[in-house]
Amino acid sequence: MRTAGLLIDTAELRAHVEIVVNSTWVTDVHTHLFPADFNGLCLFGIDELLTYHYLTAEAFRSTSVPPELFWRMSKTDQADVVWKTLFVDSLPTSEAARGVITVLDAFGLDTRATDLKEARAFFNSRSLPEHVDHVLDIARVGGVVMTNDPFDEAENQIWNSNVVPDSRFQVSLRLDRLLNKSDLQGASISEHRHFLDASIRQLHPVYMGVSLPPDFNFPGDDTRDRLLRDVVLPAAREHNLAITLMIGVRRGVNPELREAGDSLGKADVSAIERLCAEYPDVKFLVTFLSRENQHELCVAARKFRNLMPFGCWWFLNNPSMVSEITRERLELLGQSFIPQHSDARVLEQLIYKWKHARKQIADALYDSYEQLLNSGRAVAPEEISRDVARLFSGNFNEWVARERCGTSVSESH
Ligand code: RAT
Ligand code: ZN
Repeated sequence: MRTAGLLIDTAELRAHVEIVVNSTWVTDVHTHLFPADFNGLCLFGIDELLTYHYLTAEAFRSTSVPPELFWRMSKTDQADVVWKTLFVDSLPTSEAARGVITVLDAFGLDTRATDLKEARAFFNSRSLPEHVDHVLDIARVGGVVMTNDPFDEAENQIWNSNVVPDSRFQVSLRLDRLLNKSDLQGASISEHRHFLDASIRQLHPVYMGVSLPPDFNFPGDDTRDRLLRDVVLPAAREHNLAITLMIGVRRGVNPELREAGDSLGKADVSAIERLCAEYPDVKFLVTFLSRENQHELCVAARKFRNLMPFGCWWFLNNPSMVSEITRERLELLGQSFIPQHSDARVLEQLIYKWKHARKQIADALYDSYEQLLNSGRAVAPEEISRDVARLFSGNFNEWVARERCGTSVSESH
């Protein structure tokens, strides 16, 4: 057996996996970030970090400030409430709270501060374009996919002002406002199709995406089914665009909490199997919000090569869940999945979300290589680099390359 150059020592193997996972640049396939010159839409700094809806939901559990009063406060006052509640009066052990600690620490700021003076002064002193570069560099994020809503006025104004977007920020066309309404909203099917085609031609998205409730079904007997069949899926075929489905969100379970008031539910994975079977030439990126759907998603992906599982979404983006889900994906799918996306809304969240995810991914990968070693196959350093490159960008690039499964764009025209 060849052993020269192979990682047969487990301490060396572990060290090598960590180096590769921590240093490989990642493409972040779903975020809510915007470039620096998207006036007002590029959120950054300590007040935005602390008023993130993952954290306000947690703060409401412990603060005496009622939601209706909280929402009337200025953003700085809201951030002060969250800091005092979750970071001063208690230890920030939740994932979202620890994330803020990871960010402060990355910039050498006091993680035990009793107020936000130092942090505010630091973030206010930054030049935004340079800060964006610095954050992407620390997080080792080579590019992010934005969430672009073609029905949003503020965004449309920016696009119509002929802005040339930072090429590290790729467009995805978010279709919630088209697909999650109960009727056609006064437009015909062909008018919807025309609007979608025009948006695709203007924005050049890398995919079209939608978040869906747990009762999403396919086929369905609702307006969404008609719009999918007659508008979105034909557009995906014609423009060779992948479709991203994020399934299992129940919006506004507690409206008093505003954007922090959404919850989740277990969905039916067989709907995705039927969709993939009926549209074998369309590529689907799929994530489910419920832990209970994760194993079934892996099995569905084994059956359909046009199905790419991605990310540990929102309430699943906790170390214990990321560890479990990444391991079951490695066991059932090898390297043919996308382990994580950040869902960052505030720029600096890239730092913690990727640092924390990389830790779980490295641990899971190491264990899989150690098991392989024990079975009789040692791995080479370049094989680890190949795996990580595939997981962190290669699988996504393959999905959004303008090619159909098995057919190149030029052949299909
Ligand atoms: O994770 C989140 O921040 C959620 O609020 C949602 O935005 C979700 O990710 C989505 O894209 O719908
Ligand atoms: Zn999102």
